[in-house]
Amino acid sequence: MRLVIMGPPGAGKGTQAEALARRIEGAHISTGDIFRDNVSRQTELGRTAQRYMDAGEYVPDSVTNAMVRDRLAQPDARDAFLLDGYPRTPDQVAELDSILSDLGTQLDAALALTVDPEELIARLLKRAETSGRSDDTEDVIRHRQEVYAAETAPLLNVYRERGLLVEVDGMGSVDEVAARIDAALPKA
Ligand code: B4P
Repeated sequence: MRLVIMGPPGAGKGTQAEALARRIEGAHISTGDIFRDNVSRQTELGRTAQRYMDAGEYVPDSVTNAMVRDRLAQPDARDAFLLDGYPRTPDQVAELDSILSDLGTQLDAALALTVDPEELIARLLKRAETSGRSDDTEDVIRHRQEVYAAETAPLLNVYRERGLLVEVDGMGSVDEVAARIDAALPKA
């Protein structure tokens, strides 16, 4: 199974992706996690990413695309993967198409979590109490929602037109959402 998981900040992508990747026995590839790991190790990539993440902006496509191309070429992603937080821009959609074509494979589904706007903000403000994430301040959280609406939400149509979009209600408990995802995904 080769999947992407999409949805606005706070929709539960990272939360669901970790467990879902285990269920599909695939690599969990979170661009946000890879950036945060590089920030904490203060690599060159991390120093670049930090400027954008702190402001709630997307890291430039050239940086993100190269990172995902390298990651998808790793052996653990060969048979199954779950891309979490990628693609987020039209250029990333095109690059993912190109990477998968070069690898001779394709996506099975694009999973999109839908959550009410007030609930998104509430979840991220709750996380802010403990996460220490520099992008979990109220101003940056609101800006991230705007960036998502302008740049990423329109991409759902691309996958809808390809017949790959699987929309799942992300409201409710983590377990309830996980059960809905399992019921909605195409069977391997
Ligand atoms: P991400 O790490 O992807 O952060 P996110 O959008 O906030 O989602 P996340 O997965 O962390 O949160 P989730 O909704 O699971 O990106 C961070 C930044 O990295 C971006 O702003 C950007 O700068 C950069 N970046 C990443 N990918 C990029 C790309 N492709 N291109 C360019 N830049 C990129 O969970 C949020 C909270 O809700 C958690 O506290 C969780 O516990 C809680 N929660 C989840 N499910 C819940 C439920 N059912 N009920 C109650 N709470 C729930």
